[in-house]
Amino acid sequence: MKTFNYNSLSPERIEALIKRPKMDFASVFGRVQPILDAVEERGDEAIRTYTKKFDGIDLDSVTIDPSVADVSLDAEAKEAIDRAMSNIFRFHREQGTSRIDVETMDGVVCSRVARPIERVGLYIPGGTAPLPSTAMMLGVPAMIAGCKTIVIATPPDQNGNIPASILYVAKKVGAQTVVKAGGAQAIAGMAFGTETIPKVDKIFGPGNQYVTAAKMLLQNSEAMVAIDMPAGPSEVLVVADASTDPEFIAADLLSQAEHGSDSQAVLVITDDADLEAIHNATVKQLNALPRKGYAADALEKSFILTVENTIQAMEFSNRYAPEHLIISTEDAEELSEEVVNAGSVFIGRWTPESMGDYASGTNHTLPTYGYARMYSGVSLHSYQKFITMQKISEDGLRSLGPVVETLAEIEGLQGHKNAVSIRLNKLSKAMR
Ligand code: HSO
Ligand code: ZN
Repeated sequence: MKTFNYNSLSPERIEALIKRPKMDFASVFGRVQPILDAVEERGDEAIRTYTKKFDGIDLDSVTIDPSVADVSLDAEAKEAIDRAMSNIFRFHREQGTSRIDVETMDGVVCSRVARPIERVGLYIPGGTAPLPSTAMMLGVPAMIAGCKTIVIATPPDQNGNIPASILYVAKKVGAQTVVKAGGAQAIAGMAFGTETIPKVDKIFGPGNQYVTAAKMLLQNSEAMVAIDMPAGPSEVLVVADASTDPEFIAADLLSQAEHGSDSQAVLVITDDADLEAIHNATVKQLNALPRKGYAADALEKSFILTVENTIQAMEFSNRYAPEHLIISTEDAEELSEEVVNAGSVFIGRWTPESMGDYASGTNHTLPTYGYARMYSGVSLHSYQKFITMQKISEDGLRSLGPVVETLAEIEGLQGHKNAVSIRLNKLSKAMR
């Protein structure tokens, strides 16, 4: 990995390290739009055609109903999924903000209530590895929020089947439909609806550049669909000091790097650390990984930054705004107070990112590409709308009505003023 020293870099060089490799969407949009149009016009038939063309699979039916599907999964896998889902359930259930009722003035009551987004579509990437963990992360909060329609889309295997682990999760979260397709065609199917796919109101989940481009195009289209967040390749930033075990550092960088060639793994470490030991541990572990091709490619594009102290490390981390931040230093707990920009934080030497990726309870669908500066990861709120309500009594109208009359007058909106004045007049007549 390329190594830089923070104090000897020019501001421009630091800026360049913070920027992620450029994503070129212009050409991808051009290829994705015709797919979206075809699915809008021809529905299931278009999804079948693209699945044949891109994945080489002849689909008998585009969807299945998971509630009646046969799931053969061994007991150990089931237990692991059950445990993880129960932790995810517990952590997300607590995110439910109860109803707020505030009497802002006597007789003026304002409330806020949460209601589920009724129909949600969850995209589970397939490609190089099926990700049942993503089905848990997206499905559990949908179930807690009370979304009525849950559609899951994921690419089928070579025989046109959905992985049993994903079906098992789909059943547990009460999904009605599993779409046996991936890519832009699956996203379009959920956004527009087809003969067999229910139309959804919001689409969640990570994916390759075609999936991301489809989500971006559809949210600005007449499909009337929202998306969870903008997405780029997955990332980790590890903050470490001389006390951190080089083998832990290597393992954490590699667990991110194996996701794909475009993954980013960044190490920010105090300059008294043993970089050679880290390098050796990384090479050794890398060579033993089944996905070492991806991991090696990703590491090639990643970097190490040496810093004077851990405060300086956090300064860089906040500027970088990583999707995952692992703080593996002696003062990890204290340092976590300094976090301003990050998707999710892993504190201390015994907390690898993998724990949160699968089972501790936090969500792994997180903002990448620096979007952690202004976006949050997926949470229960992502599946809800917050609706405000108000109820004003006669006394409330009497005391606040004149204020509204004055403000409407200032804006020159006589109709607004009238809606208050007519009522105030009625009230004063009734008094006489
Ligand atoms: N690290 C990925 C999530 C994942 N890891 C799924 C393993 N499986 C993005 O947060
Ligand atoms: Zn991961």
